[in-house]
Amino acid sequence: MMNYKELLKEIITEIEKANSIVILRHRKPDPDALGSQIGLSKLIKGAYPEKSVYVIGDMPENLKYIGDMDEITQKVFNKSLVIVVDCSTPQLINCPFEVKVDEVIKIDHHPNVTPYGKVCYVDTTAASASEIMAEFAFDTTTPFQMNREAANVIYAGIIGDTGRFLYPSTTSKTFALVSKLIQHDVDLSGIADRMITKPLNVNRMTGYIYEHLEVSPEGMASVVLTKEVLRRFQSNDQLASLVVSVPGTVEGILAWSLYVEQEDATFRVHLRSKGPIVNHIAQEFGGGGHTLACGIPSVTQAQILEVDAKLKEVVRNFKKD
Ligand SMILES: [Mn+2]
Repeated sequence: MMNYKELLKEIITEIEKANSIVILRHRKPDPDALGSQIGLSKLIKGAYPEKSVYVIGDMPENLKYIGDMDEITQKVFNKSLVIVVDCSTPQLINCPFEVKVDEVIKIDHHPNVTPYGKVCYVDTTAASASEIMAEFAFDTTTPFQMNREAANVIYAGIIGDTGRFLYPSTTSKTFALVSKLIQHDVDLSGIADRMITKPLNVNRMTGYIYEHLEVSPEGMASVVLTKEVLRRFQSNDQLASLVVSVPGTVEGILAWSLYVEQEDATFRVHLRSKGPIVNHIAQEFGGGGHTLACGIPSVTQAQILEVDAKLKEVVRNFKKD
């Protein structure tokens, strides 16, 4: 059982001891990874203006509206306290330098399958890592104060990981925190618009998915985006991640898989579900993630059938209960 108050105190003690702090998150960042990373940096900056705080990692073109990344030297990295947010396992950390995982602070909301760090704060009841940052900021025992910049990026993260409050991970706590958050001049419609609108080629790829979705009688669906299809829609791995939720709008589909072919002809797998727990399937093939939203970095063409067979079985059993 985690004592969150104690862990939060430890996190603040570590931050107070450090002059320089680097905040990292997972590779292929989504709005929550960036929202929690940049949000935490703004909170620390607000409470301790004398400290140097850096955010490091790759920045996809379509998420640049959330904020900017910093560039630092190995020397600066070596003398910094490292905080890793929204990243369940050390292998996924996005950092150009070697990270000493035993010395970092982990703050996350994914299932704690791989605990790491000298402080490991994992709250799986939080709908997003950004929600945890909002909680930190509004906790009156912390030195953090919410500010406009932090509120906007944290809101973007919460919106991202809850699918605009549609996913079952959304709780009354999410809304309670958001209620306070939006008192800090959050651009609600501007952020929503950024999330809803997609480039024309991505919308055309959405059309492709609806046309080519294979749906089983029990409500399992699957679609493959080959390299050729990605080329046809001037798309790539990053843009394909924008269409993962598409099959969920089809009536009767309970769980689905999306396969995205990689340069090496293996496939990245996205698994999504509206009820049946599916992350054990991801784990079996070397992936991981949330119970209803998870993925596998790489499977072969032959393994696609195996993954889909398991997904189908899970949906069938779910319907039986
Ligand atoms: Mn997240």
